[in-house]
Amino acid sequence: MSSAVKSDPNCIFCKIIAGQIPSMKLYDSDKTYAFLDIGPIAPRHALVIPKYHGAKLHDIPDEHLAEILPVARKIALAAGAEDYNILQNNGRIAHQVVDHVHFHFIPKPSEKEGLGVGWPTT
Ligand code: DGP
Repeated sequence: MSSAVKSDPNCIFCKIIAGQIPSMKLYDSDKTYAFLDIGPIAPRHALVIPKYHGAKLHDIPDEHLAEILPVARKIALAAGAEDYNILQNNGRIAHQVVDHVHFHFIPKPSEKEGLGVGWPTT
């Protein structure tokens, strides 16, 4: 059975999905949204999110996660990234700040572009 998208009016990413807060959109479908991170730790740092609101991975129904990795792969190909991280944080100890599930796409700059900045450790 298909579950409808759930939204939280107080959630910053739900507001981005609804167009109430502007974002640099990279992908938009009925279940998935992708956009550039406002505080990139590398050029082209993007976020891929389910439109279904939930704080942690286990809060999201499978069908609302199905497109996430294919979309991250599309973005990696479009960015021309050879080396990159896909990261998803759950909970404060794991460095989650925004309580709407999101997958970071973080390209690693080539030697030509410089070393870039690593994932925060504090
Ligand atoms: P995390 O620590 O995994 O919860 O990362 C949250 C990310 O969300 C962080 O890299 C910055 C990004 N972010 C927070 N607020 C906004 C926003 O309003 N717009 C955009 N584009 N990104 C945001």
